Amino acid sequence: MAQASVAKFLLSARAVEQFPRPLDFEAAFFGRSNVGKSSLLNTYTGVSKLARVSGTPGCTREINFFLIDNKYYLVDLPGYGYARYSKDEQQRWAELINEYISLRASRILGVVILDIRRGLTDLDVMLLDILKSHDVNYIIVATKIDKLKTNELRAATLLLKSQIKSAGFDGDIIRFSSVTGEGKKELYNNITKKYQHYKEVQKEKTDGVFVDE
Ligand SMILES: Nc1nc2c(ncn2[C@@H]2O[C@H](COP(=O)(O)OP(=O)(O)OP(=O)(O)O)[C@@H](O)[C@H]2O)c(=O)[nH]1
Ligand SMILES: [Mg+2]
Repeated sequence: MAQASVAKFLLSARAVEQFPRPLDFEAAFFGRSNVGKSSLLNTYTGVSKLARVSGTPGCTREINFFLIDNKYYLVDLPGYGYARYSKDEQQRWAELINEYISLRASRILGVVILDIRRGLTDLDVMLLDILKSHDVNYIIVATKIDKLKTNELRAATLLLKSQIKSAGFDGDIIRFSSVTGEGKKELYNNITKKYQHYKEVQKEKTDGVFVDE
């Protein structure tokens, strides 16, 4: 089975106080505005209208938490870099996203989503730097691959991998399309494996506390 069996929307948060209680693991979808974060969440869960999708950038305007199989969260974040929002608004979101990362770093897997056609941008590098500075593990997903022909896709993949490596990050990428579902199984397996791992790490931490006491 390559998708979550029960996915439900939990809440939308515009402030730290509104975040749900932390679980052992949450996969958080980061990326530029309009890159396809919410679409990816819908494809991943197999529930087509779970997260709101729009052709207009800036669609997701708060941090949305989804509970998957009663085990972990998927977190849909506002996109960064949408110029038509005021500087104040962009600043507020950047602060909220930063707070989110620093508060829950040990539980987050960053799913950094890029548009295969646009490559790695400065804003993506900024985000990867923030994740790295908080020791947050991440995977990189290149989406909208259905928009390229086979030979274009091959070239774009090579270019993206080399851009990521030259910027000092891990060049592995998962190629994905919300239209064809390609990459969904690989992403699902990857996230599920990470969930198991984080669960064990959290358990060891808790057990450790009891042993020490
Ligand atoms: N062809 C194609 N279109 C996609 C894919 N993923 C998303 N889109 C389209 O891209 C647009 C933006 O998708 P969203 O999922 O809303 O993007 P987002 O990153 O959540 O955007 P914000 O919430 O504004 O940050 C929509 O028109 C989607 O239908 C994909 O894999 N292939
Ligand atoms: Mg969105």
